Amino acid sequence: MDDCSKRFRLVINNTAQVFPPVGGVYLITDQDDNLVERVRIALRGGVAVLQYRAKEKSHETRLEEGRELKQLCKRFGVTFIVNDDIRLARELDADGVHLGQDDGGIAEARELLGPGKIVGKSTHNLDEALQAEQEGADYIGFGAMYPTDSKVITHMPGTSGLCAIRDRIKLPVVAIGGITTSNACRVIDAGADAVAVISSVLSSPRPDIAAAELKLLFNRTCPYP
Ligand code: 3NM
Repeated sequence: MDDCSKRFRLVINNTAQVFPPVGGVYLITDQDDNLVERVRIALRGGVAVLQYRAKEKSHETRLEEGRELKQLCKRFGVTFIVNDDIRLARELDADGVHLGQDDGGIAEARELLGPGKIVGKSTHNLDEALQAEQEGADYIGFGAMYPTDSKVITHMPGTSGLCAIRDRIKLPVVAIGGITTSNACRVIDAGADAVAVISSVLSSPRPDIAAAELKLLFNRTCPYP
């Protein structure tokens, strides 16, 4: 069993939260058809943050789709983050941007986006997490938790890796990679403030129910021994 219980940590929570807060269900878009409709259904279930990740689409398509998604987020009160593309984030007036390890600096993103925007950074180990914190990220992504078909995974710290960094990192930690309604409880119990998911929600026949189930896991006693 992981020995850093989320429930215990919440009692003494001194996590430095950004506003709007990054926590709960953090949905990332996929490349499949009918994206906006599937996201709309998912948001009904209870998503806190949507990250628009569209690596293979043209700038025009991203701009158009991004506008629709941002509108949806506004209606549902969901934080809207753009993956990688600072220019697109600025054009869409997104709430923030999420940067990978190779996507340029946090300071540069802040300068380009202006004040009040969220900047998140993908990390895979303690050194990267500490560096992101030092550079002024608002939250870190941390993964992968489990194997996944959604991305080629080069690092898999898993829940034990998450548990090991948790007490060294003050920022909200968004766990990612292979998270489903069946294993999210372990991830939350290991200290995740949010669970980032693609397939377990957007490939589900009922994205609303999948999102709602994940959301509920943040508010219940973990059944794992
Ligand atoms: N980043 P799914 S894993 C986009 O480990 C991404 O940094 C990861 O998709 C990382 O929820 C991942 O379908 C894919 O497993 C997450």
